[in-house]
Amino acid sequence: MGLFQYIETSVENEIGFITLNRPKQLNALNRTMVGEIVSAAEEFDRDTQVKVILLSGHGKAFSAGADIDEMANDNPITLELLNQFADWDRLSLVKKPIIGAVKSFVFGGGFELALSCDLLIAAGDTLFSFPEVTLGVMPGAGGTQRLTKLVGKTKALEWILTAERINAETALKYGIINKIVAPELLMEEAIAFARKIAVQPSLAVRMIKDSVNKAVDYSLYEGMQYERKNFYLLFASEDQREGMEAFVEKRKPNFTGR
Ligand code: CO8
Repeated sequence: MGLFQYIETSVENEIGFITLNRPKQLNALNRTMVGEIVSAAEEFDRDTQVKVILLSGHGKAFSAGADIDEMANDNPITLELLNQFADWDRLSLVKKPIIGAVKSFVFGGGFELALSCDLLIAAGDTLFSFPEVTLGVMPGAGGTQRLTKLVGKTKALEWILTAERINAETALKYGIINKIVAPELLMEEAIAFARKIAVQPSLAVRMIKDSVNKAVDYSLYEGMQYERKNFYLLFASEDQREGMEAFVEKRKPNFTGR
């Protein structure tokens, strides 16, 4: 794993941990940091020891958004030349499931990072918000698109236009998060959740993530065709044979991820 300035990484029990590590700035995301998060996720994606990626933040908050100091003097040309959102696009190409464990402030780019995860566990004290409008801008790393696809136009517009802070209960009600846990149990619960996926045969997990994500972009017909190909593909795996043989033989399967 590369050396990183703004994040920490580790692997334990088939979980690849990425921890945002700018706690004094509430894990405000500067560009280097976003690049590091994506590079670490890509490395874990290639690492056969890792089944699930778990993204969380050191300190009080998950992330208070993009680093406003860094962004303040940008202009359209510097933004075009930096092409920083290419990093965010790469994050969407990671094939292993990414679980976000979030707490306290999940604002702006931090909310967009959370929405880029596949599953989210939130501490009871979590507040989600898009405060960009109060800065004279708008979400730029997928916020208007991902939130709208999740909760529908009505609430997405209300929340993004008013910078409302949404609490964990509301986020759960609207399907933004999977689960609310006590703040002191956040990592423990997130690891238990990650383990439930890590024990599954990893090729099936991969194809399920891929197929479900396609449902967001494809028509039902296109999505069904896509699902079918992934379903067929899994019948080329040793794990399919092992899983079904084990069922017939009434024994526990021994999956290899092949
Ligand atoms: N950028 C830079 N520094 C920040 C940020 C931020 N987004 N958020 C907090 N900090 C810093 C503060 O300046 C402060 O630093 P210092 O101690 O040196 O003064 C430190 O973190 C602690 O913050 P506060 O003292 O303000 O802590 P409070 O508990 O009083 O308040 C809040 C917490 C409410 C979260 C407050 O810090 C806040 O409003 N922060 C800004 C939130 C915000 O507007 N986020 C959206 C940014 S725009 C954005 O995300 C656009 C995304 C588009 C592309 C994504 C690219 C990555």
